[in-house]
Amino acid sequence: MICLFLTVFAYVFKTGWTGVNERTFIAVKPDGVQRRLVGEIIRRFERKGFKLVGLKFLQASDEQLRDHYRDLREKPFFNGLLKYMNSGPVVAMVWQGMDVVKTSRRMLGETNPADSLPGTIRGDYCVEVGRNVIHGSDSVESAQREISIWFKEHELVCWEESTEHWIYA
Ligand code: IDP
Ligand code: MG
Repeated sequence: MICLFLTVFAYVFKTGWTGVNERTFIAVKPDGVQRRLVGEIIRRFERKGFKLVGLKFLQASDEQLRDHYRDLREKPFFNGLLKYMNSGPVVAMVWQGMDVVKTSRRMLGETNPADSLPGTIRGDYCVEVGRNVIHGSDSVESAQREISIWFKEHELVCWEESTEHWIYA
């Protein structure tokens, strides 16, 4: 009921999800899937205390990828990026929690794995920028846009977490 109210509120006021209901879009890229990193990546988000609200395994379409990366269309690596992202299946996810957008970016590390500290996902599991295993939204606005590209509203699950009091004061 509370989730329904928040969805309607967010939709009507176009403020999106805020506070503990903030959401981000995370994708394990084709190299992450091939390298069997799906379980490890999900484990890190679960253990951190974030809540999984959407999950799918799919081969992304060219149209979906062009839309997802539309801000990068003028970049010299754009075509290579599309080819990379289309080279195999991806795991698309929506994670929810307080400051999840900013915190996820810190968990991912920098765009270039060489600049990513050990302990971050890119710092631990990859070497080159063109094979950096994971995507994470860079702002609340991008998260909302990206979630709407990859998920329909009814595919996002509103559920009560029994551990919530142990994660939030
Ligand atoms: P981000 O994934 O850390 O947000 P963006 O600048 O949004 O980084 O770039 C999107 C993706 O494009 C990167 O994750 C990476 O896969 C790819 N990319 C970015 N810069 C380069 C580059 O210089 N060469 C090749 N691929 C790149
Ligand atoms: Mg980005």
